[in-house]
Amino acid sequence: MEIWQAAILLLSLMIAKAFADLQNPGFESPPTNIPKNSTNTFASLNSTINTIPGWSYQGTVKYVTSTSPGEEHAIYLGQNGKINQTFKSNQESNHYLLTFNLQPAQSNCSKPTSVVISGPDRAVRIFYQKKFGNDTWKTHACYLGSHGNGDLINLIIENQTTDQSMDGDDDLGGNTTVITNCGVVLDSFILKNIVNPIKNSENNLLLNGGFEYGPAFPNNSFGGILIDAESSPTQSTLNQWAILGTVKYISTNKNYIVPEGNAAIEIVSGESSGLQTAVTLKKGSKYDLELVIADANDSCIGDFMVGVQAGSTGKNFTLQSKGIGSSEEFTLTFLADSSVTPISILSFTTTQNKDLVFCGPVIDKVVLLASYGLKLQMKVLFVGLGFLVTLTQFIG
Ligand SMILES: *[C@@H]1O[C@H](CO)[C@@H](O)[C@H](O)[C@H]1NC(C)=O
Ligand SMILES: *[C@@H]1O[C@H](CO)[C@@H](O)[C@H](O)[C@H]1NC(C)=O
Ligand SMILES: *[C@@H]1O[C@H](CO)[C@@H](O)[C@H](O)[C@H]1NC(C)=O
Ligand SMILES: *[C@@H]1O[C@H](CO)[C@@H](O)[C@H](O)[C@H]1NC(C)=O
Ligand SMILES: *[C@@H]1O[C@H](CO)[C@@H](O)[C@H](O)[C@H]1NC(C)=O
Ligand SMILES: *[C@@H]1O[C@H](CO)[C@@H](O)[C@H](O)[C@H]1NC(C)=O
Ligand SMILES: *[C@@H]1O[C@H](CO)[C@@H](O)[C@H](O)[C@H]1NC(C)=O
Ligand SMILES: *[C@@H]1O[C@H](CO)[C@@H](O)[C@H](O)[C@H]1NC(C)=O
Ligand SMILES: *[C@@H]1O[C@H](CO)[C@@H](O)[C@H](O)[C@H]1NC(C)=O
Ligand SMILES: *[C@H]1O[C@@H](CO)[C@H](O)[C@@H](O)[C@@H]1NC(C)=O
Repeated sequence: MEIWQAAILLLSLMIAKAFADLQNPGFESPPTNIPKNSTNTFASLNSTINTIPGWSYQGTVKYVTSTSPGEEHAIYLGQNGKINQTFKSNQESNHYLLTFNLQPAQSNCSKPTSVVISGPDRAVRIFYQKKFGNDTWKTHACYLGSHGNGDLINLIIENQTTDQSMDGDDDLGGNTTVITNCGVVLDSFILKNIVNPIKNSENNLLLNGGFEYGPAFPNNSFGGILIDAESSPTQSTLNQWAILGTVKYISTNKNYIVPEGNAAIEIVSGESSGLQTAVTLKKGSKYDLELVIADANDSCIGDFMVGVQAGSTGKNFTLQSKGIGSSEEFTLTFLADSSVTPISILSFTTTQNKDLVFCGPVIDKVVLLASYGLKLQMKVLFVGLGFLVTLTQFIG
């Protein structure tokens, strides 16, 4: 190995070390003392006997061995089931985002399946919602808070599924071959840290207008990442954007077409859901808000009506989607009527594909600029004035 190759290797190792990581994020290292050749797909764990590498746990927790290839292992949380792991923040002031896969332990579960994800100063409840995709696994992401260098972050994941009438099915040592309850199965936890504050891209007055700052896409996820409602742009999984309803974070490498860069947002929860932010502008000045409305090539057919609002100026734009990856650029020109100008991008249509999966318009490349129209008009005005002056000179 050449010395520069060694240096690069060392450097890349150092860079790799700079990111906080979870241990055993996909539960591929099995718990201690479980029978090696167990045919039990849901092996009950007893915390005085079995330890899960990297994790602590309480309540009813089972080690899941999947029969389908590629999914291998996962963790089941039942009655009062709870797992936790502590990681150390090793960057100054970072936003931590967590991505994970979730499914109910039973496919026909009638009660809402949910988990609570918490960090030191934040707890969010996430529901499994069948309507957002036909795959049993759903990928979700949430914001874990902003933490400084050296902070210890205890990440806790709890079953919060509402109880169903059946009791006693979860007794340890009992009949574990039949799961007749609505516990939750979890897999593939991935942490991502985002620099805070994020950098502005050239010329765009909006931060994260291309949605490139967001949660990590797991290798084994089959669709986009579902992100739930969040009223605060600074506490959002999608940095700088408040979220109304549920949106899907999509990427080119997950079979979607994305208008720009690696990621975009698909507004999936229908009418009045979407994105909001606010930006400080010069009151009375004219601006152009440009955006791309598209379809993700996910068979979402319909007339996507998207309402774009900046301050008191609003306009509805429509994209006729055949579901095969079309896109169109739109511009809203407005006069800033206050210095802090709220901006919103909302869907006004509810769309489902032929499998009844909720889908909708893709939003990307949201760019806010001082209006060129203004400069042009100014020029025209000056030319016009000049002409008038000349004219009056002639007449006079
Ligand atoms: C474990 O399973 C493998 C194949 O699945 C088998 O060959 C082996 O004999 C089993 N070992 C025990 C201890 O049952
Ligand atoms: C866990 O194992 C310990 C030691 O064998 C036993 O005393 C305890 O009852 C077990 N707990 C449960 C809930 O089965
Ligand atoms: C889990 O949380 C408890 C405190 O609630 C803590 O003592 C324990 O160290 C945590 N486990 C891990 C693996 O971080
Ligand atoms: C759910 O499906 C299982 C089989 O997969 C069945 O045994 C059970 O009765 C069903 N429960 C309900 C509430 O439909
Ligand atoms: C487990 O439950 C199934 C279905 O309820 C039953 O057929 C089976 O006999 C039970 N096994 C044991 C060991 O109790
Ligand atoms: C995803 O795949 C890439 C390349 O195959 C690999 O480097 C990376 O470690 C994988 N990530 C996870 C979380 O498994
Ligand atoms: C759109 O999706 C179809 C099938 O889902 C696929 O065959 C096609 O390659 C995709 N188009 C692009 C441009 O990725
Ligand atoms: C956009 O369409 C919605 C729903 O039809 C309507 O309520 C709203 O007033 C429209 N906005 C504008 C600016 O036309
Ligand atoms: C998806 O689910 C819907 C009902 O929710 C069903 O009609 C459709 O057949 C399913 N599609 C696939 C591919 O499983
Ligand atoms: C989550 O697990 C299911 C299955 O055992 C139970 O029915 C729920 O009561 C439980 N929920 C909580 C909050 O523990």
